Amino acid sequence: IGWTAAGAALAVAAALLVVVGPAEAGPAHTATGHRWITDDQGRALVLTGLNTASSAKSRPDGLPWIKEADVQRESDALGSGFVRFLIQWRNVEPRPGEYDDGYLAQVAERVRWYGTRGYRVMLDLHQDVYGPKVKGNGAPEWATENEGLPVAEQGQWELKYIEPGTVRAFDNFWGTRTASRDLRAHYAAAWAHVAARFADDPAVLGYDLMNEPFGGSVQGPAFEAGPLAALYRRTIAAIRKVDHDSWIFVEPEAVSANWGLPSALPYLADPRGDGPEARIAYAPHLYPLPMDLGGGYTGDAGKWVDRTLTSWREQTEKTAERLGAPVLIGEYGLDTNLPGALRYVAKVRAMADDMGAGTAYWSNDPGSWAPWDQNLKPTALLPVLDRPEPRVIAGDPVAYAWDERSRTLSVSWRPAEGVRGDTEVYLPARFFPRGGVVAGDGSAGVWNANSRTLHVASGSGGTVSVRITPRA
Ligand code: IDC
Repeated sequence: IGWTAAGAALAVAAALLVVVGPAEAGPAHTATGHRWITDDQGRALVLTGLNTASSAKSRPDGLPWIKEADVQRESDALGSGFVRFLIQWRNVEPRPGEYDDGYLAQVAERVRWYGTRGYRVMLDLHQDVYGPKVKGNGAPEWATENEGLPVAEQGQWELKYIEPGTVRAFDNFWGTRTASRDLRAHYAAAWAHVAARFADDPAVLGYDLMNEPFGGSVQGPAFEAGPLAALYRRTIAAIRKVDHDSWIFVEPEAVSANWGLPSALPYLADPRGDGPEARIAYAPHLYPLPMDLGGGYTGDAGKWVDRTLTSWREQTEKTAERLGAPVLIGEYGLDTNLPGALRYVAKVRAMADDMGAGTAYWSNDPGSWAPWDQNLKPTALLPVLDRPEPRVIAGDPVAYAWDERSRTLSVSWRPAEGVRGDTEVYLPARFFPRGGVVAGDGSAGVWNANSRTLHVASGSGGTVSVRITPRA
């Protein structure tokens, strides 16, 4: 049972929802049985942020374009509490078995830029089209065994995935050719090295094991339940030896989960234990095919996008339930000049809220996809992404909703055993210029004017329901 359905039942039974908003209000939700990504105080996280950054793929140093001032600007403009941070295997392990700790130190410095501003960071070991030797990014040359097969440039970058050299490099990586050596051992060990470096970094929430896995000549269930699951199990085991607590995010095969088709990813046990102890999260991407092909959110393309959203949600929830995992949409996004683009982004955000899932928009690279242009000037996307919401909920979330008309953010939760600390809500300047006041079963605590986050303290019994409105 999805958390929305359970929530509706509970809401009716307990008459909990104080705000029943108009059609454009945020959805209301309930948490019975729903799994959340949690922080080290056991609080549920509502993760919202951007991917940083595509530019890391092509720069020799494997680092994103940002300076610390850009992180400050993002924090001021968006107050994001979350970032999906791209790293590159070629930089982590430039020679077989040799790790570049100088690179990881530079990553750690950037993680600190985010961490000091209240962000939680997910490290994403990114690849597209395997690696630079086959005209992609991610894997080091020494780990790219394309056996001399070619890769032709393609206008549509995804088409390079089915070039002979790319397919061969993947087949050798996955070990699905008899002659291939064990590159997966390197991959798992590289992750263990990264995890050992960041295990005690409080800003690092977890690790996204592989961006958009592609099976080479082995596709679909044979790939996901076969070599992909095997690599995940091996990597999870390697990470857990050095990092007991961080979240581990797994992605499905991108073709075709990105388009709303089923994933066959099997259950992946966490050495921490099954059930509530486990910290495996599911981080699929969402790119409806008409948009991959350059269509917008209008006309026939728009209809197909809507159908995709429906099936994508259904398939994602099915897979997440099988994995016993909370959901984070690790990437979604489009060229915001396309017709209907902003409506699409708002729709995905509403769907994610309704699913109790986090989101990382693709991406923060200045340009027509981002909330800022080439001159770092905010675009019309910015206010679509920048909305009042709870960031951290000190218990089992029951409901949250933003009602723009009455300028009310309502949040309710059930205090749960072992959960420490306050609920924290993000209050953007354009609705809450002087912060917020709290009504209901809680009281306003610390207001951080920099991150625009208000702490909400509450008692420990029953269900807590609070309403936050702008301070006069
Ligand atoms: C895209 C970048 C683009 C780059 C391409 C190939 O926006 O500039 O040429 O990668 O590296 C994904 C990928 C993500 C893509 C993104 C948008 O995970 O790396 O970035 N996308 O195309 N999957 C579906 C879409």
